[in-house]
Amino acid sequence: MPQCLICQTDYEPFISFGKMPIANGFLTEKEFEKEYFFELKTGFCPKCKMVQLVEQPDREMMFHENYAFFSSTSARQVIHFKEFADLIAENYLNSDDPFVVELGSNDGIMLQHFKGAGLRHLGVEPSANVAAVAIEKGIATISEFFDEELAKKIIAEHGQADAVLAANVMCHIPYLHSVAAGIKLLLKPDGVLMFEDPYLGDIVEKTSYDQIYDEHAFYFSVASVSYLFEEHGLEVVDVMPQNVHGGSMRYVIAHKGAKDISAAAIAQRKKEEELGLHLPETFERLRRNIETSRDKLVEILAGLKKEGKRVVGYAATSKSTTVTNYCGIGPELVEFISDTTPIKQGKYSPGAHIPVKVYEEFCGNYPEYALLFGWNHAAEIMAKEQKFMESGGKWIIYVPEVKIC
Ligand code: DWN
Ligand code: SAH
Repeated sequence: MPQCLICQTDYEPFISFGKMPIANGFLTEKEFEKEYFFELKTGFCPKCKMVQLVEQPDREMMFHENYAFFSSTSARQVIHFKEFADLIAENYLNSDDPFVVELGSNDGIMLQHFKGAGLRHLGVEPSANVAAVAIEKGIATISEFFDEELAKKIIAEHGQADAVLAANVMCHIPYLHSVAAGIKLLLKPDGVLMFEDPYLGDIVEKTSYDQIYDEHAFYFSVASVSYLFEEHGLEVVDVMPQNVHGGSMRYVIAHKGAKDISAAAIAQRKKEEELGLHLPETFERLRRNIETSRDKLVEILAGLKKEGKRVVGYAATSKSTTVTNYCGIGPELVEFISDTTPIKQGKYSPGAHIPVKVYEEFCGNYPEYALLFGWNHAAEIMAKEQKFMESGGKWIIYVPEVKIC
């Protein structure tokens, strides 16, 4: 049996998605032969309540100088991170010459605002190509993986931080004890860590199983996050649900006893018990819901193929790698995937090998159906695709339920 990465308890995986490639491993035809696969399996730890991957590929296989995800590709996310930065600047940077550190700062989508305000900042971004975009914008960035050792180096060079930020990064790091130990050292006595990640409650309620892929080692709840940080003399003092990436949770963490615990943090723990996020049967139910979702989606796509309809994928997301490989959706069902990221274009999707094409291929010759792999950006995408809908085009979505709309 696998052992929990947080509390070392043995646990049973509740689902296997079968063999999976690297979710952001877009590749050329020549590379098909040597494509890497591992078994994507997820489990729930009955002791510390952490939902986690059983096996994760080495970090260098996922985060490197050709990382395919650039944060600023979504206009909605650009606004979201401006609001996040404003919240920090207004509430948490009251010392003389404050210092902000962001983990997984990517192309500088959030730090650009601290840089713009002339505040001391540092981005930690191991994927060198996305870090280079931030550096180009004048944002102080080091291309390294954050852990306790790096925290010590940052303190030696810059001193402690008023705020440590991370969005969609903590859940990527299997060695979270080292990260938490590093944050304990890095934070000033009244400093805060604020981070957000896709929320387990939303994944369970919406059956958004495509959040499960190699990069996401953990699926957090307030209960599991609290367990982890309490082991390091830190505690969750506030939580703020976020309407991004299909439902995320922002956690505010401080040194134990340094700040009052908010009513929202207490209420969310209670809500999690009502949702059953502490019970193994919840994840058995999730597995059944995932299987039903897969079967319905495959049935729709097979039916449309029979009718000779054109179906194109919209947005070659990391999440789509789980959907296409788990459901067995290849180029015979989805003609191509339209995506705005140059590094993905002209390549094939991982495992399923669906061609990824420039956006112009989509809007130059609308298909009858678009399979919305970027469902988490549905509001943004649908608002700009009025013409597709006016042409009679329909969306196929699968979160929170499988339907054509
Ligand atoms: O956690 C993670 C999140 C923050 O970002 C990472 N592990 C990787 C990544 O996940 P993702 O790839 O599922 O992210 P998105 O934001 O759901 O999808 C981004 C992709 O969608 C990009 O390739 C660009 C594409 N896209 C598009 O083609 N047209 C996105 C939008 C909004 C569009 O209009
Ligand atoms: N914060 C951005 C990017 C999220 S993608 C956003 O929300 O859009 C996840 C990022 O985490 C990648 O850019 C990856 O390179 C980075 N990452 C992975 N492991 C890390 C680690 N140990 N320390 C810091 N960043 C890490």
